[in-house]
Amino acid sequence: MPIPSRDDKFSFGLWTIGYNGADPFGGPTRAPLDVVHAVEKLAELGAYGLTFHDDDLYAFGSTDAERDTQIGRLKQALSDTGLIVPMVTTNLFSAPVFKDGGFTSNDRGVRRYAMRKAMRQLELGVELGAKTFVMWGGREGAEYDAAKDIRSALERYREALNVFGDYVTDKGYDIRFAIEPKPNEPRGDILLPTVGHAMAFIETLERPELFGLNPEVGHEQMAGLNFAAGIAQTLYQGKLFHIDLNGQRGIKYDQDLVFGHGDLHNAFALVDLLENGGPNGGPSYDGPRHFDYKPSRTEDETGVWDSAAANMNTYLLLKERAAAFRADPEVQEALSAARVPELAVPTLSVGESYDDLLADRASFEDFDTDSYFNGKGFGFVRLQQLATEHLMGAR
Ligand code: ASC
Ligand code: MN
Ligand code: MN
Ligand code: MN
Repeated sequence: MPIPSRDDKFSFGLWTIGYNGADPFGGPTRAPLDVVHAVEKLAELGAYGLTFHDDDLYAFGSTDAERDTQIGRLKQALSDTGLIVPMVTTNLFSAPVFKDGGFTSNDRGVRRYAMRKAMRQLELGVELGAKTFVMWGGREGAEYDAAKDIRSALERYREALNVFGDYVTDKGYDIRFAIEPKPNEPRGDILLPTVGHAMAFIETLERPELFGLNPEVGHEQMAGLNFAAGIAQTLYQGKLFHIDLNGQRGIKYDQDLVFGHGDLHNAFALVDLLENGGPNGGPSYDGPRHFDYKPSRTEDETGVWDSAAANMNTYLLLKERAAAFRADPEVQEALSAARVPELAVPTLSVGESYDDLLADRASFEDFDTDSYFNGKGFGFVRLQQLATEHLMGAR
């Protein structure tokens, strides 16, 4: 088994290992987890970072003194273990006041309160050295079309994000924002439901360079989308600021399983992309490998730490398998036969104009579509089977 180390940049949300098993149908099955114990265990297992929502560290409604005590305990644990806080986020979904959302609640007072709560957590994140501020707007949405003016809601979302962009710029803070899409749950429909929606929205902001994505495996898969393909587009557009790794089995409720305990083929493609940049190269990802999963409520505390280790082990095993796949001469040959590298060649030649293309008879008038392939295929299935055999450790 590969052994995780700090260089692998594995991080965990305090709410993940701290999940007590409560779901809409039943209460907790595990005792609360103390933050100091969480930091010590994560350090021992080989993680490098802890992330948290404000309400994970100190209960919603805590006094300033209670909040300070918890922040002090966290800081001490971080300095004792060397763990860092690469990212923070704010909880604008649990408290009853957020029942119609935070930044996009129909109620203006709630919107102002949500912005203040986020900015307070932003300050704490900067103080702890976090480089990313994640925004998962789980309650930003609706169940009923008549109850939410989507264009006004997007305008209010935009207003909040523009204010945050101005704030960190004026203060000179070294932190960027990452929007986390999700199609539904807890709302019937959530605003910015997919990676694509969020990337398009970011371009409407006043400082788009400060805003990127924190895509989560299961959230895109809940929408029936190919996660690795979505991540490739975020990399292509320079918008992969952070990533939430977990597992999901198809279009159903948000399972938050251990990474790889869902679509393993897609997890293999994802790790290959993050680690090797894909077959034709291009910008890769250097940020935290962050796990946002929930240890199943069937598990006890030992099961919690086993599942935390499982996320990291699976990632490292897939990294090994992806490296072996890329290094295999038969794979290289199959990639060429499938013409994968040819897609990186521009369709027009250097200096060629559209007039030149229009004058090129070989590209149209004399192009024989019937005989062009001479019945020959691409061999994509063979390539996928080679990937499968590497994934299974059979090569
Ligand atoms: C987050 C995040 C999520 C949600 C969820 C809370 O910050 O990334 O997916 O909150 O994990 O249960
Ligand atoms: Mn999830
Ligand atoms: Mn998440
Ligand atoms: Mn989640």
